[in-house]
Amino acid sequence: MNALDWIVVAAGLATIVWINWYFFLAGREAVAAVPTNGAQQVPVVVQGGYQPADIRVRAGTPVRLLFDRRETSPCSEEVVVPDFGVKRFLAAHRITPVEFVPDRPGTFEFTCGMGMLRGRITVDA
Ligand SMILES: [Cu+2]
Repeated sequence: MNALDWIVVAAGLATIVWINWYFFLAGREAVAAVPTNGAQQVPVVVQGGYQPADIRVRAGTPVRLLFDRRETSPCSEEVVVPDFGVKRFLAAHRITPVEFVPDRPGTFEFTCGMGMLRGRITVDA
């Protein structure tokens, strides 16, 4: 291989590393719920994904996720939290509160109806 080949390979590897970092690591800091009106509240923007996608709450008190769906893509029209029996329709360009009580500690997923968009709720004891 000549020098140009090596540069192309290096650029390709750098791109792969960057893509993985961007999609899997960046912005993955867990967001803690804020107590509001008797529930642990977290606003979640729904737009090609969930932001934040990593949420931290405490077990035993109600959680209120305020899903702010800023798109009409059919992908995100439903949100499910299977472990807590949640399955809700999210109207486009509306904020839909979704409440449930995390009765046990652990890490639980929330996804769109197809399981394509994903988020994570960490429930502390
Ligand atoms: Cu989907």
